Amino acid sequence: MNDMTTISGKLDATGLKIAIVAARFNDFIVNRLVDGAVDYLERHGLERAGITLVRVPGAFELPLICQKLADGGKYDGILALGAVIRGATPHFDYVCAEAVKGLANTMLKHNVPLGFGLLTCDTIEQAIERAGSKAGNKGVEAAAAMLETVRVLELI
Ligand code: INI
Repeated sequence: MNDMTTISGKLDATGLKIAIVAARFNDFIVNRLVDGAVDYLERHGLERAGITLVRVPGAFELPLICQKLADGGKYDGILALGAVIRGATPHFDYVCAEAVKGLANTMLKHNVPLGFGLLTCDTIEQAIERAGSKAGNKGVEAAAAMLETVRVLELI
């Protein structure tokens, strides 16, 4: 292990420019993800002025807006936050599939770390559990993953 080079990102958000793109759909859940992410980033050194919050209608619109933000080259990292909750029709599957595919493509196409904070839940209870209660806050986890990736990207 002595000769091994290890690269790992510091969880220091000082001086970064971060865009948070948040869906309005299921906003009572998504707002908790936003609050958790902002709180995490601030506690890791980011000033509020370094954060731009963009609202979009739903999860389906997340990829386009994230892509446009990535294209502009102004942000060190982008955080996509939303909550898709299964209903009685296959709508859920289509929205989730396109959102996930679009976000992953955006990250790879633009080399911009993109935190994936999109809940895909079968029930409202599962979403509540993941938005700041029993199962933590996935907005916080996505912010942490994005921050680490931003810093790793700078080092390689
Ligand atoms: N958008 C969500 O973010 N979450 C959902 O649960 C959801 N459901 O269930 O329909 C949802 N649909 C809207 C979709 O993302 C688009 O905004 C809409 O289809 C208009 O393009």
